[in-house]
Amino acid sequence: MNAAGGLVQVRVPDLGNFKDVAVIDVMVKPGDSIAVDTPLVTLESDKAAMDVPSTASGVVERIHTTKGGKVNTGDLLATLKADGAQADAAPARAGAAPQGASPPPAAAAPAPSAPARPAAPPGATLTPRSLLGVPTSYRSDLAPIDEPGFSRAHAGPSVRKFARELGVDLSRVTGQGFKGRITHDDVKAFVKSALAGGTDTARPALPAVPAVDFTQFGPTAIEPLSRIQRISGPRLLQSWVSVPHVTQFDLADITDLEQLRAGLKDKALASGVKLTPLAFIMRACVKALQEFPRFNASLDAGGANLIVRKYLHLGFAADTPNGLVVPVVRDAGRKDVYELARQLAQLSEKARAGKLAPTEMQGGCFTISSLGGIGGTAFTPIINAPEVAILGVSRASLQPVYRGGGFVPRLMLPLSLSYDHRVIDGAMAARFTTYLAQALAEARGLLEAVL
Ligand code: CAO
Repeated sequence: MNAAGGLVQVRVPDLGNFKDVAVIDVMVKPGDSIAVDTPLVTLESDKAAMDVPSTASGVVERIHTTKGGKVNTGDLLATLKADGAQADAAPARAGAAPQGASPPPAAAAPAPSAPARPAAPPGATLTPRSLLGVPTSYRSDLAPIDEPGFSRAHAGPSVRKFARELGVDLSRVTGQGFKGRITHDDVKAFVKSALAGGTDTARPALPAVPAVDFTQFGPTAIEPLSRIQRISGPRLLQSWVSVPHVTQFDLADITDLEQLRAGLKDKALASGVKLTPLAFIMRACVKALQEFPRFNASLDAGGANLIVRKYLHLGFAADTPNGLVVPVVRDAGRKDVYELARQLAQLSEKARAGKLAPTEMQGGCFTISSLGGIGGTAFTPIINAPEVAILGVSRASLQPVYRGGGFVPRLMLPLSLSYDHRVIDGAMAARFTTYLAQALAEARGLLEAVL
């Protein structure tokens, strides 16, 4: 029992077998007046997320955890300056202990009088089973939940709970909310699509990779994925499993291009433009996309029609300290090589500083992923669906090329074009890369003014 104005400690309720559970959100701060059941923090294990509500009302004196921290059963979460009556209204709720009292035992059960909260009642044990076994009439039509993918999905606790109730695997839901966050409406749309026999949900379930306790083999450390990785991971998986990828490889002779660029780059730099090979590759891609408009298309939702775009925005993968992002150069078809280089530098800089606006990463038609500045000879890029193709670029190297009866050293640029085989056939892909290689070989054509 707590006297009005006394201090009350609110502790982490019984988390069952879960240890070191991540605090993914802290919803209150010192000075806030809160009521019984006001959510204090959101916890997320690899199986579920839950809000931890306050077990007393009053003014928050201190928060004893931080976003990104880890907690265990009985850990101190908050100290409140109780306002008598309401604090007294929930004296026996698990998780609350008067100041100086020892933490509640791990097996503490909720008081019978405590009303059960739909998300996770204070004191209720958070077990995987309590959140998993929710049968619904159509659940058997949905693929089993990919647990690691589900836990990585960018969604709040109530959306997670909603998805669990409906048997929806969040790793397969595309979030339309702010920064790709999955909303209730996204889950509903997914279920509607499943009920309508939508192709995405009707495909057979994939066997999940078994969970392994690595500590049995040696010491380990847990490193959370970055926010960008948590958002992009499910999208990459979605593209990888739902788009039939084929990768076409080719080599472009960029000996002349590099000579040309060497002669231009100092002058360009003096006017503030860093003329890298990627700007020329972008210009060559624009020409190839104009020649082969099918590469600038997407399948419609039913998969029976192609939506061919009449605009051309080019995405490029940028490696940043927080992970991979894809800024988009708008109207790339109307920009010459210098303007493309300028945009490339500006967007890369913003990407690395984490300052890209959401609109600067939207609307891409085709993506280029250049690892040329790093190394490698070839790779198989994953299509940035719903786009239908992506160009991977590796490091150019001097190679002996047989010409006019002898070997000559030529600078060869490896190209790796992954394409959606439902939309593009192999012959067209080979024509595309041949055209691209030719455009890069005839570098002067890439310098022409764009009207
Ligand atoms: N072959 C040889 N050298 C190359 C090259 C290539 N294909 N491409 C670039 N280079 C050189 C450049 O000329 C530059 O050298 P100088 O400074 O001497 O001129 C150097 O490599 C570095 O170039 P850069 O990386 O700064 O510039 P860029 O325009 O080529 O690329 C960007 C910009 C944002 C694409 C790049 O920095 C980047 O982030 N790349 C990684 C993309 C990625 O992670 N893709 C994988 C996605 S899937 O996980």
